Parts: sequence; structure tokens; C-alpha cells
Amino acid sequence: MSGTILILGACGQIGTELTLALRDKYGTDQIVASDIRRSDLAELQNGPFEILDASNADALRAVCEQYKVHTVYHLVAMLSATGEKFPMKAWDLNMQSLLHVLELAREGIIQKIFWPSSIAVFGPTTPKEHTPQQTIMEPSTVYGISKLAGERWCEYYFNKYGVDVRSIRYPGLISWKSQPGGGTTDYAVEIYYKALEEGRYTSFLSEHRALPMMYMDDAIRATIELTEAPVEQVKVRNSYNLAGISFDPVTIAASIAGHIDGFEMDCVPDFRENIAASWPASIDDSAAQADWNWQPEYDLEAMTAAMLGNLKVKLGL
Ligand code: AKB
Repeated sequence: MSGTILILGACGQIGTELTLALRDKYGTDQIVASDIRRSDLAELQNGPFEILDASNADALRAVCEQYKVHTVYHLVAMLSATGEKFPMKAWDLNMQSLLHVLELAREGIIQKIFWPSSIAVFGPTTPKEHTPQQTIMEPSTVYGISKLAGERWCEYYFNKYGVDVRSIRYPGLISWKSQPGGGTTDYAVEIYYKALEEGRYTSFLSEHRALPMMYMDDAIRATIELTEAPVEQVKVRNSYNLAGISFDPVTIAASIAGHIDGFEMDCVPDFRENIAASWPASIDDSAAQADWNWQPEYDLEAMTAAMLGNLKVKLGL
């Protein structure tokens, strides 16, 4: 590959870990991190960093030209719960920034794009269990609507202009290095912090509200594997279903209680329960498995051990 890699949204939950993983793989100078603010994480400071608003097309173009960017990982988005509070802002941010990046690829300024979609593209009329790659998609959140529209734009730019854009429908992502913000699946990260800090947690989803989830190490590996897969293996150009682990609050709480004596959880569902109720409980990712050999490594037990072990050190407990 000649040219650098640009990460948009490098200070976010996925962006932080993807930047570090790609810098490990390709060397610090090859990876340009960007966000609207600087990261507090010292590790992200070592290497090229640009303050960049991805919805500003001119600023984005200038950074791509300055660093001779080959591949853009576009990780800027307003997630489901915040999106319901600010629908127009969510739509503008989520759509404009994607269209700017697609246009840069159409013009040949960049050569490849990774853009994340989400299980939020599905809705209440979608089959709930083992949701297929192709099925009914009638999302009921503004975030889901923007992700579904984004998927259609990605496929359109691929079919019409040959733009090499690749995408995954991420489940809820669980990580210890950086926290999520504004999502419906965020409870599954908060619960580990509260378990260690307070020995108890109040979930904003109901006891048996199962959702598709994934440990961040698996998600980062999937992201890089798909983006680097030989072009002929990438047969889905809207977005790939991706499955890791499916669980509900009661099940993750039991897994944590196996490590922390006396840990307790209660449930006080809020507006996010309705969002979660509209999403699948589990995902069929056989297309990703068949096309680019996707296999997750972490089950719930391995994830809980990794989260608690790493957070204990991070929080100095
Ligand atoms: C959210 O909860 O909004 C996100 C997602 C599933 O895309 N984590």
C-alpha cells in the first residue's frame, strides 16, 4: 500500500483501539489520527494527530492531500441514545461525513474506505434470532435510519463509481481502554466499572433484554481483516453482519458475580429499553465467515476475565 491511513474519530471507543492496533502493525508515522478534540490517552499522542471536523469537506480534503492518504477508517458517528435526543444533528453528522469521504474516493484522492454500520439498521419487524444478512430492515431510531441510508450510499458508490468501501454491522462493543458514549449497548461496559468500583449496578435495560455484543479485540481484528481482505473476497458492499456473543443483563451479571463475590444488579429500564427492544437478540454472520473467514475468539467468560483484569489495573484497584 502506498500512502497513509487516516482515522476519523480516533479518540472514540473504536478509534482509540484501532489507531493503536494499526500503529503497532504499520508504524506510528503511517497512521494519521484525527478527531474534533485531542485524546487524554498518552499513547495516542505519539504520532501524527490532526484536529479535524469530518463534516467539513474542505478540511477533510486538505488532510487527505497533505498526508497522501490511501485508506480512511471513518469512525465518526452519533450513536443511538444520543441520536434520539438530537435527531437532526445525528442525521447531519452521520450522513455528511460519510458522503464527503465517498466523494474523495470517487475523485481518486483516497483509494479505500472502512465505514461502520450497526445492528441498529434492523427494526421491530426484523426476525429477532439469528438475524440474516438480508432481511426486513425497518429501523425505528434516527441512528438506525442514518446507518441504513449509509449502507445504501456505500453500495451505490461501489456499483456506480467502483469505490472500494467496506463495512461491518457492529454489535454492541465492549472495551476497557476507551469508553463508549451515547449508545444503547453501553450498559455492558458500565457494568464492569460499577462492579469493580461499587460492587453493584443498576441496568437501564430489562433483565432479559438480550442483544448481540462483541469484545473490542475481536471487533478490531474483524475491522482490519475485512479492510485488508483481497478485493475478490468482499462480496457484500452494503455491510456485513458480524456476530460475537449474545447475552442479556442477567447473564452478564452472573458472569461478573463469578469473579466478584456479592456483586448485585437490579434493572430500572429507561427509554433505551425501547431502542434495544427494536434490535435483534442474535445475528447470523455466515456471509462474513464464508467470504473473509471471520471467526470470533472471545466468549462471555473470556471477555469478563479480560475486562475485569484490565480494568483493575487501569483503575488502580
Ligand atoms: C449503540 O448502542 O448505539 C451502538 C450500536 C449498537 O451501534 N453501540
